[in-house]
Order: sequence, then structure tokens, then C-alpha cells
Amino acid sequence: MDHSIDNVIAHYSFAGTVMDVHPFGAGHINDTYRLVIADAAGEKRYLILQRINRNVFHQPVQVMENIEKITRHVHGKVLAAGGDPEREVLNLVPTTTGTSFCLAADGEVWRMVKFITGARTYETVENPRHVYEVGKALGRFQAQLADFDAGQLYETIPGFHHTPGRLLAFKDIVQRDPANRVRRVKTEIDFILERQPQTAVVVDLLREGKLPWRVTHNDTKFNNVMIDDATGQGICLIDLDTVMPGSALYDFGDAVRTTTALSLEDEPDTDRAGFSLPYFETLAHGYLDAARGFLTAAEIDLLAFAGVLITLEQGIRFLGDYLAGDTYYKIHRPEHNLDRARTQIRMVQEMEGHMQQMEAIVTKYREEADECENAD
Ligand code: ADP
Ligand code: GN1
Ligand code: MG
Repeated sequence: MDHSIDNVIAHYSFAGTVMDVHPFGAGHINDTYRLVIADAAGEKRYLILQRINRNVFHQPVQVMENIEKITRHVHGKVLAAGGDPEREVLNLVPTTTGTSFCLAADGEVWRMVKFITGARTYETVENPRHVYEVGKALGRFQAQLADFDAGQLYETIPGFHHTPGRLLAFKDIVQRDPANRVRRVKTEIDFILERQPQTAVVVDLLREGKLPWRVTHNDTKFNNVMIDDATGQGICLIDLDTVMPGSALYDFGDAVRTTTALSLEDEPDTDRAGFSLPYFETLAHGYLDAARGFLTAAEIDLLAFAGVLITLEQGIRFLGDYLAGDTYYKIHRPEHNLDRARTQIRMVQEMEGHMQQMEAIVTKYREEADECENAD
């Protein structure tokens, strides 16, 4: 066991003995571990321990304050709805001194959360029903936070989904070319630069007051939704580090990006990457079933576009990191970020080719269906 992890664990008290600590999950930013605890009778239970990446989150304590606030709020909503707050929201485990995080001697910030049992996350869609459930869980999460004042939250990564800002940073990297890689990816760079006019659509409407600011998750990847093993239902959203004020479109867009993908995000064979229109329909159906009651018409009008926007933004971010010399996302092979960028570009191309059908799907589900049609 890593000695530093031992020291962190010493800041928590358990009924039982820590039997094992293992890296867990497939995140690109933080370090996640699963602890196995055994009680006196040998009965096992689990906990999740995470080190916040300070290279990405410069104010990790503010990240934790945001998470404390919103989990407390959602906890109340789950209770009021007669749900199970042990499973339907993340539960922070306090340290022995009662804080929501552990500041280690080396300056690293760690947090522990209760392990949600009988559920798991998926990297790719194995069961189409899960796509509907992810949409619904996302809509429910936004609904639970619809009455939470977004102004109470820190903007822990300024401009996180400010797509024109991402593009500006990208252009700067292209110009500086610090890793001397620009010459290898001219086609991909051109693809991105040609789409500059689209990047400002959402931020402009937010600035003009034509789209509302909401509390958003900002990292609504498929693998950040816990899905119940027994029922297949989406239980809750996890990975709450990036909860900040934002647009509902960012979250729907990121769900489109990851649930309609025909391949893993880092598929090296671009020909296997692509976009599934049927999954888009399933996602939009699930999302609107939970969210049509509070979304504005302007938001619903842009749901299809949000998929393209956030996938393009992610392509900009992955290609930008490749050009920067792989400084942000964890990589496990030399061209990892390039493979990731190419899957995003392929998806954007295919979504652009299906825009009319995507719009028609949103139109189909924006109003509640007749009871006989709404059989799910
Ligand atoms: P990362 O930033 O590494 O993506 P996550 O918070 O998403 O961190 O956690 C990584 C993985 O660990 C998740 O995809 C999920 O499978 C698992 N996980 C995280 N939190 C819990 C939890 N409370 N209960 C069960 N599994 C969890
Ligand atoms: C990162 O931590 P993880 O893997 O859930 C990233 C997201 C990206 C995602 C791409 C803080 O999320 O914004 O969309 O990778 N998180 C941060 O897979 O940058
Ligand atoms: Mg995650």
C-alpha cells in the first residue's frame, strides 16, 4: 500500500480493518481508490478514497465546499421524495476532526465517499435501456438543483465550458507548438478552426440573458452515472468536482457525447468511432421525461446542437492537450490524446450529418406524449 495513502486513511475512523486499497475507475483527472474494510465477522464493505488533482483544481478546498453544499441540498430532495439518500446522492465521509476532506502533509487534498452498493458505472453502452436512464438521472439531478442558488458556488475552473475560450487557448497552442506536433495533425486542426462560428452560440445566449444560468454538473460522462445492477435504473450522478454555475446544455451535450458514442472515447481505429442516432433518441427521451417541466423553450431548441458543441469542445481539449505535450489528461500511450481527439472529430462529423433527424427527435419528445405512447 502507498505509504501516503496509509497516512490519509489514518485521518478516518472505521468499524473494521482496512484489508485492501486498489486504484479504481477510469477517470482522466483524479486518483480514485477503493478500500476494502472487513468487520470482526469478516464481512466486507467498501469505501471510495480520492486525491483531487491540484494541477487541474487549483482551489481543491473550494471544490469540496461546492460538493458539501450541493450534496446536502440533493440529500434533502431525495428524502422529501421518499428516496434512499444512501444511494441516490454521494455521501461524504468526514475525517476524525469532522472535515469533508483531508489535507495531507504534502499538501494533497483527499476525500472519502461512501460506496454505493449494488450499482456500477459503464465505459460504453452495453444495454440501450441504460441510455434512457442516464438521460433521466441527469434531468433529475438538474431538477433537484433547480432551486439552488448557483451564486453560492465557486467557479472552481473558470470558463470550464466556455467553448470560444477553449478555442482561443487551442489556437495559442497551435501557434506556439511546444511539442512540435502541429505538422502531424493539420487536418484535425483545420476541422476545428472551420467550426469557430459555432463555438460562441451558447455563451453568447447566456450573456444576453436568453439562456438561464443553472447549477450544472459539467462532467456528465456516461461513466459518471451509477446504474443499479438489479433494476437498470440510473441512481445518481457521481464525480461532482466540476459542479458549478453553467448551462443545462453543457450537461446534456456531454451526455450525448458519451452515450451516443459507437466506440470507447480513446478508440485508436477512427473507423470504429461514430455516433448512434437511435441512442440519441433514447437519451433525449429519458432526459426530457425528467427535464421538460423546467427547461425553457430556448434550451430545448438547442439540445441537438449541444451534442455537437460539447463533442467539438472535447475534441478541442484533447487535441490541444496532445499539441501541448500531454500535460492535462492522464495518458497511457504516446498518441492517446490524439486518438481521443479523433473519435470526437468523427462524432462531430456524424452528428452534423444527422442534425435534421436530431432536431426532429427533440421536437418529438419536447411535449409529454399521450399516455399510451409513453409506455416506458
Ligand atoms: P474520476 O475523476 O476518476 O472519474 P469518479 O468519482 O468518477 O472519479 O470515480 C471513478 C469511478 O469509481 C467511477 O466511475 C465509479 O465506477 C467508481 N465510484 C466513484 N464513486 C463511487 C461510489 N460512491 N460508489 C461506488 N463506486 C464509485
Ligand atoms: C475529464 O475526470 P473525468 O475523467 O471524469 C475532464 C472532463 C472531460 C473528460 C473527458 C476536470 O473527466 O471535463 O470531459 O475527462 N474533467 C476535468 O473524458 O477536466
Ligand atoms: Mg468519473
